[in-house]
Amino acid sequence: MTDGIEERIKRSISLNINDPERRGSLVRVGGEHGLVVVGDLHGEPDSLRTLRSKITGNCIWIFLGDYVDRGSGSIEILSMVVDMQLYMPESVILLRGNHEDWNMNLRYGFADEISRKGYKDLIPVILDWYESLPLFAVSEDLVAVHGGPPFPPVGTVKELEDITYLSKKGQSVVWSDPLDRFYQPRGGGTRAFSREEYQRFLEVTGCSYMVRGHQYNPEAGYKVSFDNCLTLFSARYGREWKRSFLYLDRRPLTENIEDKVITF
Ligand SMILES: [Mn+2]
Repeated sequence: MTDGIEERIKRSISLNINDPERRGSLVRVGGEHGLVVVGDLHGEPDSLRTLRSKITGNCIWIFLGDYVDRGSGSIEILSMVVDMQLYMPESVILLRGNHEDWNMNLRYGFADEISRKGYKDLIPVILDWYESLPLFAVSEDLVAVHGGPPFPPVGTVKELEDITYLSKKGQSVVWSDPLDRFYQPRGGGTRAFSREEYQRFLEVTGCSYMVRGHQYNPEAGYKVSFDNCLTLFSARYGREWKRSFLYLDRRPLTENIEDKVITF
């Protein structure tokens, strides 16, 4: 499963950096096929395997980041998403989450897993891979991001493209949560984004809704804030929680977004 992983991660880095539809931190992807959006996977290969078994045929895949940490199979998840990208280079977008960060890996399990499984030589290439991941994906009417809109807010797409991961704006993109009834302050660069900030971000991107991950929702497996801001979470922390992903068979979206969420 992880044979030749260093070489495969390097090929993924090259695909990430050289994507012709990429401008800085933002990548555009077509909407002509079905679209699958996958939330946080957090080192749970069984979650990705189960999810994949539910999808047949050609699709565009957008992953919202947080591949590693928490679960015990982060290397395997990394290997699986990289393989999907190498197999379908124009159809798989891998975004960066707040766990694609070595300081997080030292605290939340991936660094230990790397040592325990004998992959210490891989650390530099994994860190390069993190750096190669975009922060935003736009597909027709949909914008995808790990956490939320940048703060302070931006007024143009060019400003979005120029956002770097470690900047204040970049950290808010991977850490922020919607200001809804579930909101609780947590660490890192986390802050609440309001309905107004959400709508302003949509206007800048030219999109009509946003899909994000970053928050688990053990009751329903997903949530909808501000009418159509969808939060997905595709891992279950090893418990019996519901997991979710989004599957859009047709574009643009004309139905209620909640009707397109699949839980498993
Ligand atoms: Mn996260």
